[in-house]
Amino acid sequence: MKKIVFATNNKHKLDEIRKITAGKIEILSLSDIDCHDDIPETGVTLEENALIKARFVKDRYGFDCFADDTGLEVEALDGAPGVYSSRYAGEGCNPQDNMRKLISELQGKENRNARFRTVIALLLNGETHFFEGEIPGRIIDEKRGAAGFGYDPIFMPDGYDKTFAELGDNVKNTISHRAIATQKLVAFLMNNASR
Ligand code: ITT
Repeated sequence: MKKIVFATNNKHKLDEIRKITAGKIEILSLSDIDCHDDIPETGVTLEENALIKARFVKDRYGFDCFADDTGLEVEALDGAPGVYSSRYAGEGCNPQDNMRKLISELQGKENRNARFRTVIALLLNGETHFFEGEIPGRIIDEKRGAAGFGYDPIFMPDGYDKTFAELGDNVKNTISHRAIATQKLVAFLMNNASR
């Protein structure tokens, strides 16, 4: 089975991507290659940040790898928090702080439309490739459900009346932004496995 390093420090993402790629691609974590660095994310787009993370690992550790940068883009907030989703409520904040801030920014606003967008940057055989996935949905006013991570308790994907955190791993890993981008990555890697 083809092996590739996933440049992330987020164990929830690692877990999701391992489930999505199970039986097709073997995903090595940063600890598997003895990388324990905090990788800086200085880009202003998801594409830039995904590439920065993948390049960091390739340059310092020499492995072909991929990275995922994800943002929650809220229509009524002109796309915020977007690329700044992890530190929306300020440096050192946690997901509870971020959700609280988002709910309060949306108070009184009727338009609840939002989407999660994932960009994966892959560095393979000296070439760079990008894969994208997005899922439309809406933000609700109270947290619901215990599965998933980040903003999952307040995001309801279109076509469902449950949040990602209520729908659970199996549904999320079939329909999510990350699932869509990762399926494209897997198809590409399987077609290029012998190169
Ligand atoms: P790495 O950069 O190490 O991969 P990170 O947590 O910093 O991990 P991102 O910058 O891509 O990852 O993600 C920004 C934030 O967006 C993340 O901390 C979560 O709060 C949120 N997020 C990302 N993917 C999500 C998902 O599938 N469901 C809910 N929230 C998500």
